[in-house]
Amino acid sequence: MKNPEQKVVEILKNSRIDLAATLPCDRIKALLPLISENIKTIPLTREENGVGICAGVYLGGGRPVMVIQSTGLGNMINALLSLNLTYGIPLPVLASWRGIYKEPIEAQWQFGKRLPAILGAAGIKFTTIESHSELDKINDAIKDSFSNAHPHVVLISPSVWECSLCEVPEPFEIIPRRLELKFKSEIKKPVMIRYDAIKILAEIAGDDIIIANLGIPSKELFDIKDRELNFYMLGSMGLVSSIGLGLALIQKRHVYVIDGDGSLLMNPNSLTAIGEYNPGNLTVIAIDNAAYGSTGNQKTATSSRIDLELMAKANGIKDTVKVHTTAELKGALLRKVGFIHALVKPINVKCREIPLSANEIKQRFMRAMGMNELF
Ligand SMILES: Cc1ncc(C[n+]2csc(CCOP(=O)(O)OP(=O)(O)O)c2C)c(N)n1
Repeated sequence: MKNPEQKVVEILKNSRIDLAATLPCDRIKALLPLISENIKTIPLTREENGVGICAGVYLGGGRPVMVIQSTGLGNMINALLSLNLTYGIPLPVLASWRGIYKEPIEAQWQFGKRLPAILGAAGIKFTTIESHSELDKINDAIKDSFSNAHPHVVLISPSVWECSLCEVPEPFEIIPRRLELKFKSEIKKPVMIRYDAIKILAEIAGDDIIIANLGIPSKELFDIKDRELNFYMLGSMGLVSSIGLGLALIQKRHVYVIDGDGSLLMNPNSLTAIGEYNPGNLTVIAIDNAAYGSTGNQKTATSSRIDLELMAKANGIKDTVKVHTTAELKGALLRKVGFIHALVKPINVKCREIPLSANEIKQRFMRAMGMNELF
């Protein structure tokens, strides 16, 4: 009999999964190294961020999976509904189901026992696996997810791994390192508005991809220049750069992301993930109006203290710049700098609603990328 971990990896490979986004659980500590030996793996720092990365991977032609602890589903619900269910984006999720079987940690009980009801109420498809002999259900769940373009969660009981003889890897050695950061920045009184900055981007984007943040940035981009290679975010605040990262990792076109200060502060994990890879075909334009512009210009922390460029550097993003004028922005975009901190005034241009459904935005984007959606 095969170890259950080997069986799972075999199923993932036979299902042509080409990327796994993972965050550990003690019960799958023998599975995770086996996955990363066999499938390109992105280690996550928060599960919600994985939803964005995997959406980008799918939009770019890949077949992602997430492998996590079931508690992580609590961090993913908004994204699964406002991104995957809204646009019709597949995502198989293998979740180590805690709180229901020989569970010693009390903090796991409440969420674990209610999880099927929570997923059911949220309209998220799920399958439960209680024993080794049911592992083939993973196959069906992956098929269902990709052929019906929705997330499908597989809750795997810890009882499944009890027969395993898989070895857990030895602890690794810490690599000694030093950090010397020389950073001087000056945030001047802004002279541009967000609309000016997006206009410059639209002028130079050519055949490249633009992913625009939810709310007014998407509407402004639509107003300036609608094109099939624009992906307009309608929800899942904080995930725009994560989607951009997923796209940059799976395909060759350059990806420009229009992010915002409020959104980056909601999900700084996106910078952590970008800093891990520094893909040369990704430019994040952090449009910093020091406000939640789309909800009425309430101040964010960048209005008085946080420097987004320093945050990007602190996360390991190598190529960063700060720009205050459209000429500086144009120069940085043409150089395809990895992270552009663009200082703008908190002023919105009044634009109409985008007259496209989420599904239309996705379908035409994928067509323009030269893909049939269902593969
Ligand atoms: C989880 C969540 N919380 C709050 C909101 C409401 N919301 C939508 S857009 C937005 C502001 C985004 O601010 P920022 O990223 O700075 O971009 P800006 O609108 O200023 O361009 C907020 C708070 C939301 N959509 N989702």
